[in-house]
Amino acid sequence: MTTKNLSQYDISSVPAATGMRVGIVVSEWNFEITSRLAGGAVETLKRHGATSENIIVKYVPGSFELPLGAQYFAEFENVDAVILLGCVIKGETPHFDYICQGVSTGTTTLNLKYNKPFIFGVLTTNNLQQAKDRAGGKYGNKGDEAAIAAIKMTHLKHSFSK
Ligand code: DLZ
Repeated sequence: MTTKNLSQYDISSVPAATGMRVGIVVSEWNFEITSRLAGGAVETLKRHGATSENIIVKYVPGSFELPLGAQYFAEFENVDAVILLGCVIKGETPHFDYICQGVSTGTTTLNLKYNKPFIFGVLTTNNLQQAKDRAGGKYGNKGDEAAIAAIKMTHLKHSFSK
């Protein structure tokens, strides 16, 4: 089975992010990884035309807090999309499952509650190496992928509201 490179995409299929305002919530847990995801997301948004002033980055303690951090963006900031970035690494207890369940269900709920893209940029890996491989390593950067999803979903929404 081949593993997708998260940073490879058809550039011609990505609309411009000019004028787009994006919130990024970053988990401080496994910050060595999540800071790289954030770097990838910011760079990708800028590459497609978003400005620094329109990219707002905030931090939460762990991935479990990502949905609430993202909800604050929806409530208190005028953003087109919110990107949730985290890294949950499997340990010896079922904690991993509870965190993953919480953040994934929370993100789905936000999408539907606010009718706005909330992008799931959370790595869920068996070990640190798998996370490094997907945070600017041999399989690219999930932050890049999350930024592209945010741009595409914002464009899709605007295609209906024009
Ligand atoms: C407690 C915890 C554990 C064990 N592992 C992770 C992890 O791998 N990745 C992550 O983002 N957060 C972890 N956390 C912290 C929880 O997400 C959360 O911050 C705390 O349980 C407090 O609600």
